[in-house]
Amino acid sequence: MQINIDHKRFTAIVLLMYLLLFPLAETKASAAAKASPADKVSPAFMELHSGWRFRQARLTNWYKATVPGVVHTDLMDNGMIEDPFFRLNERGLQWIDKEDWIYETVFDIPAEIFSKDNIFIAFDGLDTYADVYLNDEKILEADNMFRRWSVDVKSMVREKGNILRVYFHSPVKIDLPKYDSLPFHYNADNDQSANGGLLDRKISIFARKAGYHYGWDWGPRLVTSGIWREVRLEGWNDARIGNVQVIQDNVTAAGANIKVVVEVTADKDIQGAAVSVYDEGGGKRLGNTKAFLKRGLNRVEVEFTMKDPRLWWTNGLGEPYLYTFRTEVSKGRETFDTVRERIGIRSLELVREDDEWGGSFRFVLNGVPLFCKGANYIPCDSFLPRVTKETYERTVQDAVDVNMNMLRVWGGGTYEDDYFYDLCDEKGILVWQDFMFACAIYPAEGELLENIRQEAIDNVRRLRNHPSIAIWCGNNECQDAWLGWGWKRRLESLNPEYAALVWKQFEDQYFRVLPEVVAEHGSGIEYTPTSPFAAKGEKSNDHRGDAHYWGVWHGKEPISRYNEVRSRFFSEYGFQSFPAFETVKKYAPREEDWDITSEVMMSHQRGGAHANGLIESYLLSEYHKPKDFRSFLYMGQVLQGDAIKTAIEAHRRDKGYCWGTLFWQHNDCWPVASWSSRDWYGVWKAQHYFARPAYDDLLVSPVEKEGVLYVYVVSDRLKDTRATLTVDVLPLDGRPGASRSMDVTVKANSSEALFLASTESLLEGMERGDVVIHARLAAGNDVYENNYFLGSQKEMNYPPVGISRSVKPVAGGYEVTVSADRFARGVFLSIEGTGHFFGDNYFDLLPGRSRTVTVTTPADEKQFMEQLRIVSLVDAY
Ligand code: BMA
Repeated sequence: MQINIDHKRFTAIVLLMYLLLFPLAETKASAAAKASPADKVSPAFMELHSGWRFRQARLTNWYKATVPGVVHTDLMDNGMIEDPFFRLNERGLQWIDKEDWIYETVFDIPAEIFSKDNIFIAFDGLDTYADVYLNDEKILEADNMFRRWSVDVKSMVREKGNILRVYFHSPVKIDLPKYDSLPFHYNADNDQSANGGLLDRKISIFARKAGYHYGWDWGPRLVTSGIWREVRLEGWNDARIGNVQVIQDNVTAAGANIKVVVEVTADKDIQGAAVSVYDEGGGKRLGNTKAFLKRGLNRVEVEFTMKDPRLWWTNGLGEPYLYTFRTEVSKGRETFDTVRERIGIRSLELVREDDEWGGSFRFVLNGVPLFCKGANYIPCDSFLPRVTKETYERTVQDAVDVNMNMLRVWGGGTYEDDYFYDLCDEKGILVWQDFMFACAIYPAEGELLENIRQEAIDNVRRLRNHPSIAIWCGNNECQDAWLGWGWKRRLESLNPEYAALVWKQFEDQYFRVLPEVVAEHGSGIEYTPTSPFAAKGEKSNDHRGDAHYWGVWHGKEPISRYNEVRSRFFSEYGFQSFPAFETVKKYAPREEDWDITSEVMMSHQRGGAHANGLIESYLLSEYHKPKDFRSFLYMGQVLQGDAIKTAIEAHRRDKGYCWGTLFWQHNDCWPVASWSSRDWYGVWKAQHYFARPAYDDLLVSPVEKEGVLYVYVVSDRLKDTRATLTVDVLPLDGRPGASRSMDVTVKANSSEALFLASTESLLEGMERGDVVIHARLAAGNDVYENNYFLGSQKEMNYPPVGISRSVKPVAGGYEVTVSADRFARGVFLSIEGTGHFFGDNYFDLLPGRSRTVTVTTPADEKQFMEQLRIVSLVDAY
């Protein structure tokens, strides 16, 4: 009794102090879904995002916090730390992950929710080791940032002044003892433990937390804690829909068999209920099942056939049509719950069959073999909760705008926000979804393995209705790493039993638990154990399954090797560059920083001196020595763009053998030198501009092999195309060249050399270094062009060239028209800052031809004219 009174009094004092410091949490309640006015909709939600404060657990001062958020951004917002992305600031922030943090809010519950028979608190994401207390009672111990948690709190809540507190344990403090207790250590090559003051103790493998938080070869080490996704109060009566699963079968243009499995939780037995599914756009009921709901969890199936469904297609092939399915649980005129989901009707198959070459890896969409074109995707920020909708929109749109149809959500990041998949659904981008394991081996047994199973179930169930989800993949590179990077050998030599144990854990994780989850919950989505993968216990190869080709770049092979190396599906390959000078100036603003070996530039180059050395040596052997820092950045981008263009074209020319190409990587999580195509500010690098024609639905692609010039035409169109193919040999100095034209029929979904001639006959005595091969395919109003060089860039005799310009103001910016009387390679337009978009850039300008570039920018005309800088490759050395 005594204790109780004290406790109450204490709580009252805390509350009073709290209210003085922080305003009461806003009560933002909403009905679950809008139904017709006659309906009584039971569930009501309230976001618990207001009134939060936080403190370092061993100190006493409280500060204002943002939820969803993480501790680093809260410290920043309170002016307690500097921007971690600026210069060397990251180094001084390594203490943060060694501390425990407490987050707390106080909230009232509106009558609408308080009156419900069932009240839950739901956390969509807690990063990572978090003890949750409600009104001083522990309600949850969370240990996986990728899982969702829901706790019944009906008996604990009061109408006013509930205190919700989350205690985040330092992931370092939790996981170091695990490391220290093991007789051997697991590999996790990218974990920058030494930067974090942990010497070589790589502990990231113990935490179910985004791998890249611990550093990567393109990312800083910023190990976050926080309530990183939505937290809600949910109240309901009678019955509630927990999940809707839409399973499609026999999908063709003529019809589709649909089974909707609805999970309904009831708090009592309910006779005479009905579960109905409506096509909201078409305004009709698709199916309906009468059900007797028992108290507890019920699974109700609603089956129906859709006649002549509008199919979902990928970007480039057709409309990614989405239906809105509304699922309702009701009894008579009373609706207990309603859920809306957008559904794409499509069949997607992954054909992995033995063939004359080995084993295929080919997606077939709605009966059509699909050549996958895209990139690997990493998280958009080191601090996930601050990724805005706008950033997601731009990131996915930038894939669409360069004709991609697939992104691979890579395993060292996170299962993305729902909004990301919504956008991919809308825009026809397929998602190759890794489970969150990358370049490491995990102690997957006991509690951790069970934790992994639950994480997989949560995410497979969350994402399975998205038409964009194409495949679940066990991990990134873990099997190749185990077999080929010396990891297995190292453990075997230490003690063969350790190696056997690790392989057992590996098998349990990727060959038993994860495929079981996908088979049980995945609605028929394919699973592959790892990427790259040919067979269990074997290294990946070029004739079966998918491959990661890093011979160019990590293996230092010449860029031309891209033309020779084959794979059934390239799920990775890449080439580094620095961001453009205007981006570099944001994180390295001082002149002393402007050297690729400066302390600041090295800190924003996580491939280290090795990566810088690679860029330098490729430039020296295939390009030129750039004359200064700024030219180095620019020339390095042209180099990267050329390399990836070469690879994409080679992979597409090999269509039939190869059925996919995903370069590494689409984006950055901070400003850095990396393999990315677009920098952290969303500025397109040369590579992204080069990817646009290389990924177009028709590709005209010249290539020389043994003295013969072939011009391939690759088509992703589903119908034959009649076109005119022109092959010009143009002298760089602007003199007229020779031109050959022919009418061609480009076969649907094919790759074929439609022109060939000996290079000598085409040159007619001219030097290789003096000409450019310009190929052009005109198909109706669509024109596809490409330039090809008969030597390395170093061997090309680019003449000095003056580029003339005219600028016209247009809505949102300017149109810049450029022209030259000689050939200009890689014409690069820039103005100061990063908030602009150049519709085209780094392009080749043919003699006597002009090009108009639309620039979207807030710059006024005077600024624009003063700042506009136009260079081409010949200016850089
Ligand atoms: C690939 C990826 C990443 C890495 C990249 C560049 O293999 O899977 O782990 O960042 O290479 O080295």
